[in-house]
Parts: sequence; structure tokens; C-alpha cells
Amino acid sequence: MFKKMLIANRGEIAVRVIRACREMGIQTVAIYSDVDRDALHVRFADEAYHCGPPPARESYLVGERVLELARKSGADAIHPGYGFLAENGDFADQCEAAGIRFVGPSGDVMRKMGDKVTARQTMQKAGVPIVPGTTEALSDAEATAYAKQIGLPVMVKASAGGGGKGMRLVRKQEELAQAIARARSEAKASFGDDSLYVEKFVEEPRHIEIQVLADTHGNTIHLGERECSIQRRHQKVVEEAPGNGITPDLRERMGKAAVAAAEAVGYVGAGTCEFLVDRNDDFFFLEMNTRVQVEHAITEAVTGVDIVKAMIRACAGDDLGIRQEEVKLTGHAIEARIYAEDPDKDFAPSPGEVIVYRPPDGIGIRVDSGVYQGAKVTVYYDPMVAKLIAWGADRQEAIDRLKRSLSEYVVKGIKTSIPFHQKVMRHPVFVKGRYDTGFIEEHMAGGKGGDERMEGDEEIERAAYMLAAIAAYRRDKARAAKAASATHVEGGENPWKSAGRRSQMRGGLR
Ligand code: MV4
Repeated sequence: MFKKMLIANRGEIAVRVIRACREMGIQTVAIYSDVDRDALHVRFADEAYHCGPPPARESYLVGERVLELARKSGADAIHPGYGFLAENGDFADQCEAAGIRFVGPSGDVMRKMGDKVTARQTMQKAGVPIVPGTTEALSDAEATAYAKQIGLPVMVKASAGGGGKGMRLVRKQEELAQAIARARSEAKASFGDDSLYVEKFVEEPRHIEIQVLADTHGNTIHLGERECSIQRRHQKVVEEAPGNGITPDLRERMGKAAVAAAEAVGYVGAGTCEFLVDRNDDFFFLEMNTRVQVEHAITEAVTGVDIVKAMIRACAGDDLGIRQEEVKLTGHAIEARIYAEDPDKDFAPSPGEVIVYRPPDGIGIRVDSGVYQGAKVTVYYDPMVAKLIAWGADRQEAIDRLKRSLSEYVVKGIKTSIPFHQKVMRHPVFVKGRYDTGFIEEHMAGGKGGDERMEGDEEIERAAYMLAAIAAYRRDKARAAKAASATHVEGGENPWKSAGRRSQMRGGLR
């Protein structure tokens, strides 16, 4: 097993990985940019190193710098989390060349999945159903001819794209030429690669993804599905597991397809196969994400498997220690992503100091947070500040617990998506579980965040929690002021900060 892990990330996922390492007896190394000196992940790690100025491209994205810090600290592994360097095959190669294990699949696997045309070819060969369309990069003339052949509507997609970037829906013949031209120039500008392919458009699809785990001993398993159709501008907002109306038979067929996909490329670690599921429950491979995902926690809730530990074990060459027949789904889990955004202002970023922070807890609740009271949220990184995960014996209980915990959640100083989630949880279409990828656009005021008012009781309940949290905040402030005036602080070292930093923070915040 590894001795020391460098976590090449920040925020809630860095904290999540540090927690897994601590449970496994692995030393942890955090990295931080100028604006992250006092960030939560820095406080959790055993050691921390500065990695550059605030912009990610000058800090968290600089592979050479990250590797240098891994060497300097004596780390024998790097966990990339999600985003940043997580799906950079060349970085994974550089780690391996330096004798430092990258916690993820090989660079070759990442490149194969990163290029969507290659991924489609690979999946077709492996017998995994793909969306009907081309498996070669096309010229403008070929793309035009192919679209006519399979019939509109089609989607023109960038081979180097993914996650909604560089794609165009074409419903009318007269829009085709311009869509191809625009997709190509956008792909060139964004990815430096203008290869395009064409797919038949799947109407009103659901986004269902399968979590897979693979070790180097020939064990590749799946942990069932996550329903991720509730998205806004290709950003996931709410996820649930298991999926609504996914029968054991469909789960098994999709699971087998995902395992075949992973096996076809020699996958190691944790990965996710994204599928579109149409109205007839036919499913089609879209892409494979070669990293741990934000929403992994809902799968952990219904399977009891610690996905982050499992991927670390697999990448260290250990046996997964779990077999497919041992994977059982219990109950239901729903995740609400808490973003530092103002839902009343078209989800505009809402940076600032988190002046009051009181996350919910209690039965069935998990909060994976990247902030704390007094932390500053900047505009430099992803606006997601926390994930709220509710587990229940069934879907209704999970919804009830999520609603209950949303009303307990107090965040002051920045605007968050909490009120938006409360509206989603009350929406009859969500409650029935009969939604697809059009949900927010169709049911939340055209993606503007919904316009209905909160029910009276819920508003009163929230106000009560808020008053309690603010009273506690005032008390803390008064105590801190008293203590500060009673202590002689020399050399600028703040005793509150240093006390909080290492010994007390080890192993958690409480
Ligand atoms: C599609 C599609 C319909 N037909 N491809 C969007 C993100 C990227 N991963 C693929 N996406 C889509 N590809 C075909 N052939 C519809 C979408 C899509 C979507 C997919 C998943 C979740 C939300 C979505 C929202 C709009 C469109």
C-alpha cells in the first residue's frame, strides 16, 4: 500500500480523499494556491505545499509543479480527484515515469476514452450499444451525407469534446451546414482538434450512469446506476440512486455493458459509464469518465462500498476485495449539489466569505463540504461548495430527509442553490420520479430557478435554524474577542488558527 499520497485537488473532493487516506494509514500532502492557504483541505492534510497563483492553469493544472511537489514531499502516489488533472493521460504517464503512482487508469486508457470517436469504435467492438451514428471522424461533406442518410434530428459532436462541450443539435436540413461549421470551429478553438462525428438524436433521454470498479487481478464489477438527468447547462444539480423505474433486468444489462466497456480497455480503478436511456428503455453508451465523480457518494450510500478507498486499493495493486455477487443495493439516496450561486439571478456566481455556516446532520444525512464558517469562496474554481446526501429506506424517505436537511442548512454571506433544491424536492414531476434531461428547462421556469414561493412552515423552520446559527456565531465572536485581548499575540501568529490547524483537526472537525 502507499505510504504518502499527494492530493492534486482542493475543496470537498480533496477532503474526501484525505479522509480515505487517513482511514487507510496513508500520510497526506495537500497543495494550495495563493487563495487557498486557509482552505479546508489544507487543514485536513498532514502537510501542505504552495502550488502557485489563484488561476488553476497557473497552479492546480500545472502537472510539472504538482509532480515536483510530490517528489519533494516523498509522496509515492497522486490522487487527482475530479477536474483539474484527473483525465489528463499525459500527466498520468509523467507520474508513472517519475515512479509515482497515479490513482486512476493508465494514460492510454484515458486517451482512448477521451477521444469520443475512438471510444465509440472500442465500445462497438466490445459489444456495448452505442448511439446510432458514425465511428469515424468526418469531413463536412461526409457529415452532411451521413445526417441525410440516418435522418434528422442528429447531433454533431466534437470527438475531443464530452460533457456537452462542442455539440450541436440539428432538427432542420437548412441548419445542418452551419451546425457542422460552428461545431468544427468551436472544437478547434476549445480542444485544438476539430474532428467531428454524427449521432442520431435521442429524444427525451435520461442520463443514467453505471459505477464500475476494476483491479489488476481481473476483478471488474459494477455498483449499479445513478440517475443524473437533473442538469442545468450540462451541470448536474441533483442525482439519485437507484434510478427511477430501472428494473433489475435493465440494471443487470447496463451493468454488464459497463463492465465489458471497462474490460475492453484494461481499466483499473473507479470509472463511470454514461448512458442515454430512451423512452423504450433502450440504452446507449455516451462516454466513460475515467475518474471518481462528484456523485459517487450516493452509490456509497446504497451499496456500503467506499469507492475512494476501493480505487486507491486497486491502483496500489491490491485485490478489490469485493465480488459482484456481494454487491447489494439497499434503500435510496439523493444528492443535492450546493453551489455558491444565486438562483434568483440566473445562477450568477456568489463569491464571498461564508459568515455563518451550519450544515445539517442527523439520521440519514451526509454532508461533504469544502468550506467552513469563515472560509472565503472565490471565483477562481468550481462554485460547488458542498454536497448534501440523504439516504432513506425508500425514495420517499430520502426525499423527506433531503427536504428536512435543506431546511436545517444555514449558509450566510454567500447565496447558494439551497432554495432551488427545495423547489425541486417539492415539484410533483420530481416527486413522481418521472423526469428526463429536460426537467429544469421545462419545469423550473425555463431554467431560471422557479418562481413559486416557499411553503409557510418550511420558511418558519428555516428562519428558526438561521436565528440559532447566527446567535451561535455572535457568541463565538464575542468569546474570540475576549480570548484575543487576554492573550499576547507575538509575531502575527493567531492562536485560534494554529490551535485549529493540526492536532485538533486531525481526523475531522469535531
Ligand atoms: C445526446 C443527446 C441526445 N442524443 N446525444 C449532453 C452532454 C453529453 N454528455 C451528451 N449530451 C447529450 N447527448 C444524442 N445522440 C442529449 C444530450 C443531452 C444531455 C445528456 C445527458 C444529460 C443532460 C443532457 C441535456 C441535454 C442534452
